[in-house]
Amino acid sequence: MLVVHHLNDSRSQRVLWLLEELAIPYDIKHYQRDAVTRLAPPELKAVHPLGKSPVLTDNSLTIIESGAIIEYLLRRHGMGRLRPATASADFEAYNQWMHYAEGSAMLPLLLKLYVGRLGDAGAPLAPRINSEIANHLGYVNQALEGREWLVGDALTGADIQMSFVGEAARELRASYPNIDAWVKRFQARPAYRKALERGGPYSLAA
Ligand SMILES: N[C@@H](CCC(=O)N[C@@H](CS)C(=O)NCC(=O)O)C(=O)O
Repeated sequence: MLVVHHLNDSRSQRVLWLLEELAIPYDIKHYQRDAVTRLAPPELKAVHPLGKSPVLTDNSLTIIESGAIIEYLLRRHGMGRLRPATASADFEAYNQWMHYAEGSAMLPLLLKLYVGRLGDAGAPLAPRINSEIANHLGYVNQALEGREWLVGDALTGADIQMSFVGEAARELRASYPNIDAWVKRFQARPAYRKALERGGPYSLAA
């Protein structure tokens, strides 16, 4: 049985969304962030030593990293859905977004969150962080120009992996109209709504 170890207000929401898109059975084990520190509870470390979410368990197998989990689910359970054929040009774009989300785009967004907590002490870093955010979100916004989805003409796992970046971007209240339209588009999908019902409240507001 597939089990998603799901932390509230976290990246594991996108794993629930994927499972709903694929309409395959799964269970959720819920974990709550500490109200003050916003860190995961220690019980997550019993599932994986890093104590981060998402974690997917499939009987004796334990997988971390959203991108690896999404790839695993699509390869094992996708039956060709939501993933371009590996020999196609679209696959290279898909693969790029799968790595780019956590490998590049999230870094300046996370730096803004953490450095922001330093108050005035973090001020010297703000211009560089803000220009990198503009660099990355400008790139994503441009990539979505004239298109509904990041790869080809239909939803793929790349949109699901990149969704956390899009949702975090919207919290900045900056003007990225193509990102805004794309986020609204995927949040309106029945599978996304169903994942919210099963996962519980989800907010990235700081
Ligand atoms: N790159 C990892 C990031 C995992 C991660 O940092 N998850 C956060 C939630 S969004 C977490 O578990 N934070 C709680 C903590 O660090 O205590 C992935 O995409 O799965």
